[in-house]
Amino acid sequence: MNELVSATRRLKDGDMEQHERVVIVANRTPATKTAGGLACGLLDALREKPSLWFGWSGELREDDSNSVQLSSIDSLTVAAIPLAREAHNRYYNGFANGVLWPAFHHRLDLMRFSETDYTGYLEVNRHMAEQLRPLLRPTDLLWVHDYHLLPFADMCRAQGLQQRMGFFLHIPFPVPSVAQAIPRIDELLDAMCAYDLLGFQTEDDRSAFVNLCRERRPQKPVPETGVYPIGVDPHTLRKEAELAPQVKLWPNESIQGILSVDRLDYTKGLPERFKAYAKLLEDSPELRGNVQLVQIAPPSRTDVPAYVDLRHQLTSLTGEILGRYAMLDWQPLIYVEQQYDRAALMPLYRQARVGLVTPLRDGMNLVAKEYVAAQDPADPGVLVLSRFAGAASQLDGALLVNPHDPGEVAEAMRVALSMPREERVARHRRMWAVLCASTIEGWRNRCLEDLRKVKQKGARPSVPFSVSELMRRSREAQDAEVEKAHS
Ligand code: ADQ
Repeated sequence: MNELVSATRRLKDGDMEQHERVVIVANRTPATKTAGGLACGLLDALREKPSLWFGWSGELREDDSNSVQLSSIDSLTVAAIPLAREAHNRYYNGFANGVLWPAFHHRLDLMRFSETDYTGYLEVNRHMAEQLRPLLRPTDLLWVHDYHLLPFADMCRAQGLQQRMGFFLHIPFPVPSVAQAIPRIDELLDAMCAYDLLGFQTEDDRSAFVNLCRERRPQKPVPETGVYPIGVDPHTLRKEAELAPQVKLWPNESIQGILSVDRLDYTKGLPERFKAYAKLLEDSPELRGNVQLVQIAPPSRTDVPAYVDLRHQLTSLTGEILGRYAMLDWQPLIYVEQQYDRAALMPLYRQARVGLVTPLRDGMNLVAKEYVAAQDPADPGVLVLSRFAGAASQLDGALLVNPHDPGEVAEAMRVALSMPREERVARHRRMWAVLCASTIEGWRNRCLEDLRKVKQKGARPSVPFSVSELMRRSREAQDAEVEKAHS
């Protein structure tokens, strides 16, 4: 008996068959070790209830046959599949992170489209749907995550799967004028509409999607949508933050600490942030020797050229700031590429007088919420937050800034560094209340409750576009290119 069949039997055993089970589908399974909001956020929400999490194991093979590996984390069963190297490269680096990620963050200048990557993206979605199918029960509730899997429900429907399927987009949705520049957006939009419910982080994202549907497919119904800002578990985070730190970041009490924590990504606004910090030091000489920025930013997606360029840009800016302002007994900036787990980060957040979170565009930004949760309510730090992070629509006690304006960000840092305790406490109290009213548990419950309520679409007899046809077209295009090169 092969591994897949026995795995399926085990999953179907016992009276669990009768009960609804939540099935998470995401690009990564939680065992994959990378800094990322999706894995961290969902794992917290799911480990306590029987659920299945299906996704890529992180393993690349020469082919993708014979594959599901099962493991468990508390009550969560993890079903992980390897992917073929070539297909993964097209799907992940090529279309998901070479087209959708930049375009959804309004960086059309960084978008690199190729027909082969698009076909690879569809093919991996189809393959994942095929691998998941034997693991499913009829009463399962599928909850699919993020831009890697826009056509996943459509691929499932094409295989006859009838379960309820909800989707949550962790990143922003582009405004229609930008979205229309994405090649094949109409096909993708049609495919997204195979979900029973589509969830977004903010009302801006939801209405951008609905407006695009109305513009591009005026004759067809707009699917059910909802706004579900992702949250954190503030009480657990606060407890983690109260533990003794691994490192005392600013042992010299005369130095006020500013902390930034990000995945190294061009959407996070790191070069702009470093320039704003340099402006602060330039315009406020009295702060030199008394302030220090610590930036923690482990590199991610290192196969994508834009990320390599970003890293070079940052190391160069770091060198400039150190060269210009450092003194023998004071470093203005510490830049760390090392990755830390969340429990280690929390006591670090608590030490910082300022949490500096200035993405150029961000779905939510959990670092902003973690920073607030970590603070000592009697003597909290101040959050300086980009108004283009989804979190800005909730955290009204932050100093909101335009991350593109170094003067404005520098001024907010100055205000934060000298803010009286009374005002810091009042601002923090408002944001703590928001965190408690919008937890990760509440987020999961609201998403799933709404999914249970929506009218189900069920299986469709045919797919709106044919993957095999697209693959044939792509092979023809490649052959033509080879022929041209040889002629
Ligand atoms: P990300 O772009 O990965 O997530 P973010 O929301 O900031 O960004 O989530 C990061 C998570 O990873 C946090 O829990 C944080 O602690 C951790 N993390 C970030 N940088 C880290 C570092 N340097 N070292 C260790 N851990 C780090 C995507 C979207 C976001 C959205 C989330 C969740 O881009 O907009 O908020 O999903 O929906």
